[in-house]
Amino acid sequence: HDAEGLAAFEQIIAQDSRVEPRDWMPAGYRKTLLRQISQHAHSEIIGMQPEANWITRAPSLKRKAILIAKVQDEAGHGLYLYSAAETLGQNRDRMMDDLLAGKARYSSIFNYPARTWADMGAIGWLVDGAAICNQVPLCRASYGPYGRAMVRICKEESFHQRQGFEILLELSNGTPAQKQMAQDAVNRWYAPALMMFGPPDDESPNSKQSMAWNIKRFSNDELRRRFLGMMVEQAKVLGLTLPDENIRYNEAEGHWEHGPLDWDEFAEVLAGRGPCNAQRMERRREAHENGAWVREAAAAYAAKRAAKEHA
Ligand code: FAQ
Repeated sequence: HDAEGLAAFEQIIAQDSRVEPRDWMPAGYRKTLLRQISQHAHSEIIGMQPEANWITRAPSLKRKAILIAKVQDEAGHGLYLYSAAETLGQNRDRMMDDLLAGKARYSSIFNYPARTWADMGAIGWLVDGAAICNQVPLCRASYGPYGRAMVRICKEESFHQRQGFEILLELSNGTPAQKQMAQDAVNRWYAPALMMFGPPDDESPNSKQSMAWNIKRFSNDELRRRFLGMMVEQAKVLGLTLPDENIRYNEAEGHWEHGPLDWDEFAEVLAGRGPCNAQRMERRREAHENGAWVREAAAAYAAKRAAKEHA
């Protein structure tokens, strides 16, 4: 029945409609979705760490409540995404084992340190800003469970970006030292945020097929340029500068351009040798071990309830 399945699948893609878990799909489509969705889930979970690190040091009760809510949202995003990946036939424990064994990727951005309170602003503004730019088009991804998870996630990411912007705005309008702290954080997060979009188009092996399958809607460089244009305008409102003398609007092409990015650094981070890779993985393993009793208790409770239902 593969020929029939393939024809139906191709029709869904041609009509820009949705593939659902029980539909036939090519093995490569399933594999690339599992790859992207599980990496995305891992990014949300590892991505909790740079900010969780600042919860106890937030400068006020209000700031602390907001930051806790944001970090909890990230845990929730990870859970929706693991659920979406499970609909493709992958077991959640396997995905977690791959992450803990260092076999799975997660976003490069979370391997950079959050040094000051202003980093909470820069992460929200730049990292969540990049995440939104990349993820809004994914709401239209051809795989139903992924696209639907993205809709909820993007709504929450918008709040995350606003809270980061607001932290920077307040620091920028504060004392000279506060303004300097905000500028320093933006200087450190700018280039890593641009690299979140992935390698340049001519070095992106997955883009072409993912675009043909309506998973990705825009190329890595195209999204990176859109993001840059948004940040240029918002930086003016913040009264901060983006640390790149080469930013310019290319009239002929109709898009924004940035200066050269350090792709060797990106490769090092992906190879596990970024500033915080080892620390992030160590914390995740620790958290997993410390949570063993919760998993055991939940499993025992579920077994007890199932036994009662059968009785
Ligand atoms: N980091 O051929 P392509 C967040 C890998 S936002 C690490 O272009 P593709 C929210 C790529 O996997 C962050 N690896 O790949 C938040 C591939 O390797 P593979 C997460 C990267 O898939 C905010 C290889 O390079 N967002 O968590 C990166 O077509 C604040 C070749 O690349 C998503 O995951 C990178 N930056 O395009 C949470 C969005 N870039 O798998 C907490 C969904 C590329 O062949 C706090 N994902 N690689 O071994 C996507 O849109 C895509 O997967 C891309 C990469 C655009 C990331």
